[in-house]
Amino acid sequence: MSEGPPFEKVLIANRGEIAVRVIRACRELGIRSVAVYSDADRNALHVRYADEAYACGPPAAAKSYLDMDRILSIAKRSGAQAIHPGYGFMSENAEFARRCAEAGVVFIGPSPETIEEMGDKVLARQKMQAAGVPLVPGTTEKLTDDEAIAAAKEMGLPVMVKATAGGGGKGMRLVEAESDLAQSIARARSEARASFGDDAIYVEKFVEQPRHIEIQILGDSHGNAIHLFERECSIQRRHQKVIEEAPANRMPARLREEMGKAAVAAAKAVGYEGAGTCEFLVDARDRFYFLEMNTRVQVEHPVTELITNVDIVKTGIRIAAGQEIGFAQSEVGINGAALECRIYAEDPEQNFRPSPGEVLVYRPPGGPGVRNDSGVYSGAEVTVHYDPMISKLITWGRDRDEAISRMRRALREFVVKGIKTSIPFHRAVMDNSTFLEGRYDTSFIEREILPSGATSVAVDEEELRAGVMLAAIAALKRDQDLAARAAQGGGQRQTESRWKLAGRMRQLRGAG
Ligand code: MV4
Repeated sequence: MSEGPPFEKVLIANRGEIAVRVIRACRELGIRSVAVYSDADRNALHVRYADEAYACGPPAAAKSYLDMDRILSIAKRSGAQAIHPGYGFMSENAEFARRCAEAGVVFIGPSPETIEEMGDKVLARQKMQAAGVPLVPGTTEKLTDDEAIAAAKEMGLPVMVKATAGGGGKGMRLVEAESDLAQSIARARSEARASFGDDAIYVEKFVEQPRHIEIQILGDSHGNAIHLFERECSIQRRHQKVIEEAPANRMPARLREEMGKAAVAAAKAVGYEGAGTCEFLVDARDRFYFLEMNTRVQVEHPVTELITNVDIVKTGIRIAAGQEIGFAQSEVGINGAALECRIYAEDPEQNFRPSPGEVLVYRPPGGPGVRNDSGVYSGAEVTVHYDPMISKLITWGRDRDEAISRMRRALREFVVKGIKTSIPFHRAVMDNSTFLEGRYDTSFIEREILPSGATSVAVDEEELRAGVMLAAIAALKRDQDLAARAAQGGGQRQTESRWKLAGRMRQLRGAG
C-alpha cells in the first residue's frame, strides 16, 4: 500500500498521552502534526512532540480545548486539513464535527449524524434493535414519569433508570423497590438536567453483576465494517476503567463470534466511519446486551492493537481521508493477550485523592512486551485542570499469564517521584487471586479491593463515602503501620499487605 500520506497536516485537539499517541501515528504516516496547548500545558509532552504548536487559551478546558472557534481558527491558520479529537473533550461532540465540515476541515471520526444518534441512548437503542443487536430488556422511548413507573413494574424490579443523554454511568439510578420508583426517577431527571440540559429518561432491566465487554469496530466510507475482537473492562472504580484486557476472560468461541457479528451489524446500521466501540454487558449466563456505542478512539485501544497488530489510530486517520480499511475480517486474528493498567496521579491510600504536582523523577519500564503510552516526563507538571491519568502501562504476552508476569515486572520497574500514583494499587491487583483466575465482574474493586468502587449503582454514593471512607482510611493506616513494623523486622514489603482488606471493608460497611 503506497497511497501516500492521507493528509499533509493534522491538528490534534487534545492533550496528554492521547495527543502524543495521535502525533506518533501522524509521524509514521508522514503527516505534519499541529498541537494546541492551554496556558497550563505550555511545557507538556504533546507540545514537544508535535511539528507545530499553538496556544489555545487559559487552563480551564472550556476556554481552551473545548473552544470550538479557537480550535477551528488555529486549524485554518496552521493549514491543517483535518482535526483528530482524541477521546474526551470534543471527540463525541456532533456540533463540533458539523462545524469542522462547514469550515472545510475533516473531522477524524464518524459523521455528525452518527455521533448524535449514538449520543442519544434511546435513539441508539432503536437503531440497534432494528439492526438485530440484542439490547438490555427495557424501553426504547423517552418516557413520562407515569410511563416509566408502569414500564418498571411490568419488567419487574430491580431496574436502572437512565438518562437518554447520559452514558458512561452518568445520570443513572438503580431502583430496587417499587416504592422508590417515583423518587429515583425524579432524581435521575434532575441529575440529567443539571449535567446534560436534557432530563429525558428510559428504563432498563437491571443486569446483576455483569461483565463489561466491548468490541472494537472499524468502518470506512466504502461500506466496509469489521471488528477487532473484544476487550474486558470490568475493573472499574466509580465508572472509571482502571484495568482492561484483551481478549476477555471466559469467552466461549460462540459468544465471541456472536458479539463480533452484532458489533459489525451495529457499525453497518449507522454507516460507521472510523474507529469505534460497541459496549456490551455480559451476564452470568453469557447472554450479552448492547449498552452503548462510543464514537471515538478509546483510552484502552492499545490492548486491542497488541493482540491484533492493527494500528487503530493510523487506520482511523486513513479512513477519514477516504481510504478503505485496507484489510479484511479474515485477516485479523487474536495473537496472545494484553493488559492495560491506567496509572493516575492519585493517592490510592487517600481514597484516590488527586495528587497534582511536579513529576520529579519519571523512569518508565521497558523490555519485552512492554508499552507505555504517557503524557509526562521527569520535570513535567501534573495540574488539577485535567484528567489525572499520567500513563497507560500495557503489556503483551503469548498468553494471559505471560502478560501478567510482564505487568508485574513492569510495575516493579516503574519509578515516579514527586507525586503519588496508583502504581501500588495495580501491584496489589496483580497478586489478587480473583483477578489471576480471571473470574471477576464489574463489582471487583468494590468486593475485593476497596469499599468505594462502583457504588453509585447499589448504594447512595455520598453516604457510603462519608461514613465508610473515614473508617477505611483509618484501617489502611493501621495496616500500614503494622506492615512498616513487619518490614523493619526484615519482614514483608509494605505494599503487599496494604490492600488485602476486603474482609474488613465489608465488616465496616455492614456495621455502618
Ligand atoms: C447497567 C448495569 C446493569 N444493568 N445497566 C455503568 C456504566 C454505563 N455505561 C452503564 N452501566 C451499567 N449499566 C443495566 N441495565 C450496570 C452498569 C454498571 C457497570 C457497567 C459497566 C462497567 C462497570 C459498571 C459498574 C456498575 C454498573
